[in-house]
Amino acid sequence: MEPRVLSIQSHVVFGYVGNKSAVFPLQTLGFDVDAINSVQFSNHTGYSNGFKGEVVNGDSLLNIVSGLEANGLLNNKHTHLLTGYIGSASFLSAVLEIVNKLKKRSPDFKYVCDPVLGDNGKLYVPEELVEIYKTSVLKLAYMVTPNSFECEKLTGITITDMASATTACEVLHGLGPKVVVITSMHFEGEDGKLTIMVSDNSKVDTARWAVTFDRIEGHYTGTGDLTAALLLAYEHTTADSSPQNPKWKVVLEKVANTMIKVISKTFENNPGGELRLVQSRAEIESGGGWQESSIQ
Ligand code: PLP
Ligand code: PXL
Repeated sequence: MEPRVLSIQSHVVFGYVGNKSAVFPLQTLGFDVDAINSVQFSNHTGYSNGFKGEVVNGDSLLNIVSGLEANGLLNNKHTHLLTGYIGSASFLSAVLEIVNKLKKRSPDFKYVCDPVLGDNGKLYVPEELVEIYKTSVLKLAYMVTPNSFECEKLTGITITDMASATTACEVLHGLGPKVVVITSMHFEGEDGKLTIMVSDNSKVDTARWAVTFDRIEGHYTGTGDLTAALLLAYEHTTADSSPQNPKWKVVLEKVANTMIKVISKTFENNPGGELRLVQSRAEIESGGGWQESSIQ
């Protein structure tokens, strides 16, 4: 079956967050993407002079979906649903309805949930969403991709090292998802490094893998959205292969290599600015120039 993603995320006119950060890479990697915009803003919310635009509410989302349904376009052709930043409980409830519909239509369908709650100790969605993710949303997700802060919010576990990260993954598995990926963890005593780890309990033995790499200076917006899109893509296209080269090692290395390439290109041209996504097309297509054991 050809991969086809329904992606419900933000649209910004200028810059690369939400769907603007996810759609191009997914298409570049051969995925058809049906994008629903959850907001339309002039730019991301971090700009010093604010932003303008509209937020789509839950009813408007269900209205769009009813148009797809009326024409038979929300069917068993969708292999994945990808969601990112969701700003309200009403929108999140509408997303839940859509996940349930898609799950009924095709049993192999996978919901990839990036539970965007905040970063660096700061929540940027209403607090009530934390509980809805914990009790209702994660139950339906195949893969969940929190950053450290989101993971701590969802599990109550403070992440300081691999042991606490592994415990947090177990707690998250208990809430539903077979695959947990904690992105951009910073461990004590590892200054300037970031670790991404995966825990997959879809088989009898839980598969765990982690990759650590040098952090590139600066703060870049949209990196989490890009990471989730790449994880969705490489989870789907990477075969379970040899013992020396297991699936999740390949997936994490391709994701990390691509992120490093995109962020380096951004750092060189436009430090702290919008991701140089289009300029990184070749790097995205090649998995960041991935070769076996390209990161130790
Ligand atoms: N990947 C690399 C290589 C980085 O240097 C960074 C830092 O900007 C990130 C990912 C994103 O990290 P975060 O999601 O914590 O902003
Ligand atoms: O990258 C997450 C994100 C999504 N959507 C909008 C944003 C941001 C981050 O700033 O502003 C509109």
